[in-house]
Amino acid sequence: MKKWLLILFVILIYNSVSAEDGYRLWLRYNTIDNPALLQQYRQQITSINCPVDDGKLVAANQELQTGLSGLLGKKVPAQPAIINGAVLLGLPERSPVIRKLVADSALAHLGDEGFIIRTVMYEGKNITLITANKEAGILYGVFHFLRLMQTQQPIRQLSITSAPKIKIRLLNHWDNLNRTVERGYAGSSIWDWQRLPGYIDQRYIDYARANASIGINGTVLTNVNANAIILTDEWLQKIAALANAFRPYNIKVYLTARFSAPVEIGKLKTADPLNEEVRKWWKDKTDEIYKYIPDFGGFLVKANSEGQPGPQNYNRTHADGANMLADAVAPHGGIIMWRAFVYSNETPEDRFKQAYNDFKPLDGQFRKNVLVQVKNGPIDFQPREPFHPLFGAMPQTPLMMEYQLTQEYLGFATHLVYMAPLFKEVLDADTHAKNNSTVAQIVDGTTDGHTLSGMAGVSNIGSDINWTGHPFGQANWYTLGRLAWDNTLTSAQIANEWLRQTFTNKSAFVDTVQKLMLASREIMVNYMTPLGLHHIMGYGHHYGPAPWYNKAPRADWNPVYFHKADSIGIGFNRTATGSNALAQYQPAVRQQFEELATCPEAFLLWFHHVPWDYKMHSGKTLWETLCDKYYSGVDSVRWIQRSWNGMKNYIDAERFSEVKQLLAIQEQEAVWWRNACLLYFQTFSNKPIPARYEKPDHTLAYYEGLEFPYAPH
Ligand code: BDP
Repeated sequence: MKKWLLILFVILIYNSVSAEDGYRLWLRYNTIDNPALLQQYRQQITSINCPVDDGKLVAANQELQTGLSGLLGKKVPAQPAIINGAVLLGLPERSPVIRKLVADSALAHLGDEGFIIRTVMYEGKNITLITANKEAGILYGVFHFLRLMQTQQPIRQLSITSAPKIKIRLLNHWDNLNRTVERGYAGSSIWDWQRLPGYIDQRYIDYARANASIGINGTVLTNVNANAIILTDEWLQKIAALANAFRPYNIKVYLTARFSAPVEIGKLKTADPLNEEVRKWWKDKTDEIYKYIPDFGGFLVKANSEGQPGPQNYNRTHADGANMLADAVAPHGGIIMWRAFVYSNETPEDRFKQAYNDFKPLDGQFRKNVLVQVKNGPIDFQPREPFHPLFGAMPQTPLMMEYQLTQEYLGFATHLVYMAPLFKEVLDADTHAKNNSTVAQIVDGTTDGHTLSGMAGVSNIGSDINWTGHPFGQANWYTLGRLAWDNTLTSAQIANEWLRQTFTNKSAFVDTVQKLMLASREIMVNYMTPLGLHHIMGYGHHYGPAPWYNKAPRADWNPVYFHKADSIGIGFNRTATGSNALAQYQPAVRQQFEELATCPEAFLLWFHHVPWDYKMHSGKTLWETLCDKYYSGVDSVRWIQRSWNGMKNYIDAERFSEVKQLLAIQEQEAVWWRNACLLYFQTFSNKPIPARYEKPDHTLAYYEGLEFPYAPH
């Protein structure tokens, strides 16, 4: 009995050291709060054995020490000899012991980043072996092992083999050189450019640890709306310092390349990608970058989109532009990620169709080291979009998935929305290309046999103490990494393991909060953009609803362009009688969306202009259904609030209160969305909001009059 009390005491002391400000993310390593399990773990693990420590395994070794000491509530010593309970880390090629313990066939499928974790007997000693073909794999194996313990899984008889499904697993920072972050809601940029390269903030190391723990292996440091200055000597030194800090964690750095850089900083007269001088400029520039950063990853490029310069300025194609850069980085093993998020100022074509129109004809023209990076949907990171029609349409080109973690259109860092269901909905979508390939299979390269594959998330990270502003924003960062590693994980699995590590393993908490996380995205769709509405937010800053807005300098920045409400109905006709965007999908997808009867309600107004009186599957009219959705969205936010209020005793007061306050704002903003949208659409439908519902407490004129000149952009 006394021993148990002592253990409890140790747990209390150990765990009370750090404030729960969210800084530690999912790597808290608090001492296991289940005394029986703690004892089991302590028996199972007595020491760390890392036979050849030639520097490259330092990060893995250190993390294991920190993690185990925290979880077990006592220091776990490094031991030169293999004793009972050792955790043995190492590469077979450098350790005869490990060589003996694993067969070549087991290592064959691991690639450079996969790992094996196995419980084995060695000379009568029970040990846990973590091994891989390369050091990176060991790092990922260590984090996996720590995750098992943090989520309180059995570790007595492990036999795990894991390798990433996707090769390039990235964060895209939209960070500017003055430390503002485009669409950033979590403070300023974490890159303290002013004090780099001399000062390496501990935050960079913790950032790298967090990324490595979920398998992210690269980071694009700068905004896609790029600044050429980043490519100058002074700045490359800063980039090199960051690259050095990240390297032990298997994280490569990438930069965004401004297409007009040869003119802006190179003093050339042109940036024409077929001009020899321009090509040489990029080659020399790239060689210079690799002198600073020998393992530089490559460039991400936004060209000829929203005012950014690009090859089309010189009547060249996206392939011409991408290939020029690809040739420059190829000798160094670099890659180019060329974005498909393009739509032109001049083209009156439905914005939905423009990326496909530009890129589909270029399939087969890109160099081997180019990925075309495609947003998950055809417009722009809305709460719900159909999958982008380019997926499945460019078999000869590796298409990289771009998700947005920062919540530009999903309530900034104020609303609780767990995005795994959004990401999975797209990954699981059947493109009907090649034997019914899902988007996941296109992206991970299995459909078309690409070895190069990628997934990126536009970062939601900033200088806020908890990194992401909203404590639950961390879950979206976490999800990106986990899904890029293994796209078969379910939203529930990811939520479950994130909650256990980030908050507590107590099942009353995990069960309740997992449920509300899983529901949160659909709830947001309901109070913001139900039934396939999209892009009806405030102009410029994108804060709050503004379906009435029609003063933007270009038509396809206006909400009215997207919802097309009139006295007859609402929605964008993208069938053959409308913009015919549906023709960009495979016939089976097109057919399903084209028929009103088979088009899923969730996508209805994406593809159809539907009369207000149209009878939905439920028998109710479209107008009534729209009202139901908006009202149920708000009701569900209140359900989330109530559920959260019941969690008070399970977690720390700090984060409990933060989330509670944010939920209160979310509720107010959900009401704002509901009222503003329904009052506005009502001016077209001329139908009442059903009497059973609470009345909007303001007039439409009031909502239309709201202005937010200081909302973050
Ligand atoms: C939109 C953002 C804009 C970005 C653009 C992009 O509003 O700030 O520059 O996407 O992805 O979502 O390039």
